[in-house]
Amino acid sequence: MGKEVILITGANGQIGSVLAEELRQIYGIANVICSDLQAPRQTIIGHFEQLNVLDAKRMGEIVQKYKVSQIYHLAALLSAKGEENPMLTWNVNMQGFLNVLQLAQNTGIRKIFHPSSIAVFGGRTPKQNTPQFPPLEPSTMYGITKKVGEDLANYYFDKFQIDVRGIRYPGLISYQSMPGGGTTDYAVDIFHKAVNGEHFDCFLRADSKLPMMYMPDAIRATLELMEAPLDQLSIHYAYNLQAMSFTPAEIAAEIQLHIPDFSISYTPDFRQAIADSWIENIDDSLARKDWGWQEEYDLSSMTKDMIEQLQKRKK
Ligand code: NAD
Ligand code: AKB
Repeated sequence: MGKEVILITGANGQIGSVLAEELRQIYGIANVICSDLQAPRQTIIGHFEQLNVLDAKRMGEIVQKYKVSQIYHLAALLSAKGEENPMLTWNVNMQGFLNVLQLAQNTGIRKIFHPSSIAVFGGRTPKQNTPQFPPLEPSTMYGITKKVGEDLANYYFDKFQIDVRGIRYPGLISYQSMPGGGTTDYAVDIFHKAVNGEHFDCFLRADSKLPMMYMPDAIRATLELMEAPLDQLSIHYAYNLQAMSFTPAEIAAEIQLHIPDFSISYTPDFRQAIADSWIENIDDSLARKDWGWQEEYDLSSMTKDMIEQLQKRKK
């Protein structure tokens, strides 16, 4: 492997804060450049640059300064926050990604990671065992930007040979940082409430089933996809991935096996309609065949680890 220098946009977020650590292990601290709109709250190891992804000029200066060869483009507004400001969501998610793609076309950037989401599904998408290429009729501005993002990734790949890779992540669950405004955030919040001995009022119905994944699996999948030989990838830009699917009632019952006093109530809000438009589980056979994707965590092992990790952090 030649020398790689990685730029992460949106690095302070739920994924970036974990991914940066993994990338530093692989490429070395000096070769991972974290960036975000705001300075990080905690001191981080290594380089950090304040960067609004809408500022193409500054993005170009950072790429030049560090001789960046790969970008993990994570800066985005997610589904729930996105519905509060759809125009800003369109701008940040679309123009931000276009700025990355244009920069790649004009510089030595060799590879880009751009996550998609289960938010691309909706309307006539089948909700069970959702195929890789179903009708995509997203119900949110966030989902629309992810769907167009997939098309842009494919276009730049075909037209300009830019190696853009992506995964349709399900809802991600992690203990390192709080999620940033999605519909699946309840599945992280619930653990914090349970471990702190508090009651949890869920913003989704008890029976609202969604696909989810534990962060270690999501990070491993991301790195495995980025490292896979290009000629093995049949789609590269938007792989379906499945790990586990559960409802709020099912995760609450699993938590109660460890914390019997934990209590939950349900007060669905506007996020219920978003969840209702999404799917329940996904056919990810292409990822399994192309690059050997295999999840390690299910609901039971993820719940056990989340509780242990959060309890450790409380001490
Ligand atoms: P997050 O909301 O936790 O983090 C996003 C980061 O982007 C934040 O730190 C925010 O400050 C930054 N940001 C926002 N606007 C910016 C701008 N204009 N310029 C620079 N930075 C800006 O999100 P995340 O969960 O870490 O998600 C990262 C990516 O993964 C997103 O593209 C998201 O759509 C995708 N994804 C996440 C999930 C999930 O469950 N976490 C699921 C599917 C897809
Ligand atoms: C959200 O809920 O918006 C995200 C996602 C599934 O893309 N977690």
